[in-house]
Amino acid sequence: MCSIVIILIIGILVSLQSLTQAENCSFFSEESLKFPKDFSFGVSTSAYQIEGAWNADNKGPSIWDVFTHNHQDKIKDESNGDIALDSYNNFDLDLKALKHLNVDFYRFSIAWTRIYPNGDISSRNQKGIDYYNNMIDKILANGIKPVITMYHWDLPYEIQKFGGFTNSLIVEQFLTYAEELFENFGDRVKTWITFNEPNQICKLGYGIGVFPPAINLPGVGDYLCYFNLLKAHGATYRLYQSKFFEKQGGKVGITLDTIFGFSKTNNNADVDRIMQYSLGLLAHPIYSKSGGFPKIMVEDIQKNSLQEGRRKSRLPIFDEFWRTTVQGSADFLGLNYYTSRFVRRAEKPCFESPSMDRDADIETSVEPEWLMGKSEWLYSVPEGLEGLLKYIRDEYNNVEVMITENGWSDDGELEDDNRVRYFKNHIQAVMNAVNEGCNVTSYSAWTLVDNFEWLKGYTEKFGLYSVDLTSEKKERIPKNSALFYKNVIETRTIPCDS
Ligand code: PNW
Repeated sequence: MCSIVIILIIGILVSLQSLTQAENCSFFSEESLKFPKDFSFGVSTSAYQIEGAWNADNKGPSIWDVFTHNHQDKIKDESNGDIALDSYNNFDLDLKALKHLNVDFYRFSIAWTRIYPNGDISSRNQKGIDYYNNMIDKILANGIKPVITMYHWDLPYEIQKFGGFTNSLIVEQFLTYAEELFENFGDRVKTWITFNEPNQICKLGYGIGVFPPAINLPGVGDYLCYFNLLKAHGATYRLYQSKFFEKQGGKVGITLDTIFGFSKTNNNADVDRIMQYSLGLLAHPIYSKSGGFPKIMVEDIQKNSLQEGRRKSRLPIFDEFWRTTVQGSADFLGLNYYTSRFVRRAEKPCFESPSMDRDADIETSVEPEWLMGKSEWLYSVPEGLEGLLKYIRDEYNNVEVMITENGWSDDGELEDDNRVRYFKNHIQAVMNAVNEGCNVTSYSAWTLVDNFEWLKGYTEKFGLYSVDLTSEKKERIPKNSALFYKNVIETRTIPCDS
């Protein structure tokens, strides 16, 4: 009798415990806890951050090669991407990590200066083409789909001599380069991203000028860059449609990065303002029904420009040809999401004039309880990702969204519990959004292996795998987050107890 009671009590205790463990999960139906069958998971990198071999096999210099060589002092640890992870010579190490993770796809970028060392077709380099051909074949042979970013910040230095993205010549030059990629790789590559993060390219490169080509023309150079970049993107999409789609049947899109804005006072106008200046200036020309830059920006910048004594707006206006070429020029929206901010309209103008920040006129703040990564701009705000996905669903006709980057920085420890938590919460936010009808079809983690983090050199680590750059073998070692992500990929669910 007594032992039956004890067994009963133990039984009750055990089931109570499993109830608490499964607390998060038990509330939902099984369906809503699993990602849809065709949802895919991947991991992302970029050429300059991992390849090294900066001048091997005829590769020409990019603006990042020249900048890191000439301005060592601008990189936190005075490093550069000359050797980086040496992925160019050691792709098999990356491939091993990709296979271990069991990803559905690998998003990587092509170095323009390997294909055209001086940016122009006259310098066409078969060795560069062979390198990526071989890489694509190896990825596919291992059951992994290649997703290619055509431009991840490493502009051929020779093109910068013409003014880079501030010269409309970039449209023709990018188009020629893109055609080369479609011709050589399009039989096997079915997902193309023209540009990675125009916000960082234009604002940091040609506005504030902290990234190469380090042009400091706030409120002028950045807008010219956005304008020409959008035209290059639109023209590339049209080229693919007219010349390649029928045979190759792939998709072409662009990757945009944005924060999501929250308002403490539920002021929708403030939220909309920041979203237009951060996402809309690229998304509206491409994904809205009407095309062109967002109305609010056209009006603000026209008004400010006239006040500054100019004859016309600093923001270029698309003519009919370019408005319609760019409008509708994407099969999906690639989204890089890292963090969010609280926003409110500035009480008095607090940014230099002219500048994009002055035009936007928004102050941002963070919450004390948001966990900060190693990067000073990076706070973990998973609810921002869910909010953003719903915003895109409602604002851009539920366009297909591929999350092309999401990630967390630290000092590089293998027991990276904060990264595990970051991924867990953000992947959960994606699942919530999918269950709320958002058309999100894939998620990609940034990044495969700790790598060259731009101005921060090798001091901020975003990798799922660690590497000792001084070791001979340069083996990629899985962190806890790699094991966590592998589990998500293999089960298509988010574990309840980690
Ligand atoms: C991305 N933000 O840039 C880039 O695509 C990667 O190359 C880079 O390594 C990674 O993020 C980490 O920095 C971003 O302020 C930089 O929200 C800043 C932001 C977003 C993306």
